[in-house]
Amino acid sequence: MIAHRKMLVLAATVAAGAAAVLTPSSAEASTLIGTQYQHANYAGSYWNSTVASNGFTCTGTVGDVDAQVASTPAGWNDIVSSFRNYSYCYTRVFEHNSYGGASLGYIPSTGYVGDSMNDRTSSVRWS
Ligand SMILES: [Ca+2]
Repeated sequence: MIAHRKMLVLAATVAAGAAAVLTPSSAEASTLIGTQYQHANYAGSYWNSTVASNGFTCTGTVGDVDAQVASTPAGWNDIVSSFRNYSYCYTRVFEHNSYGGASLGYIPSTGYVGDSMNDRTSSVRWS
């Protein structure tokens, strides 16, 4: 019960607008929240997004932003064709940097983002 209350405190903090900070890699404790793949059906190269917080979970609503990356890693602009979510997160992918343009989501893991978003992702949010 105490652990559950701690999780609720984290949710309240995130809901206030402080989206979690993402790190491309970390030797410290971190939580995997998503993997973006080059090809459909989770194939080809991929990049992982982690939150620098052990035991992080997305909150139970997609009405907030729990984590985000304003631009994809170097070499990954307009590449993503499928993605997986972890840690109770759903993913939303955007056509432009900083969450602009067309988007898809929030949705669960998908083997194909669809013709309208294929090879167009430039930023990502999780909730
Ligand atoms: Ca959420």
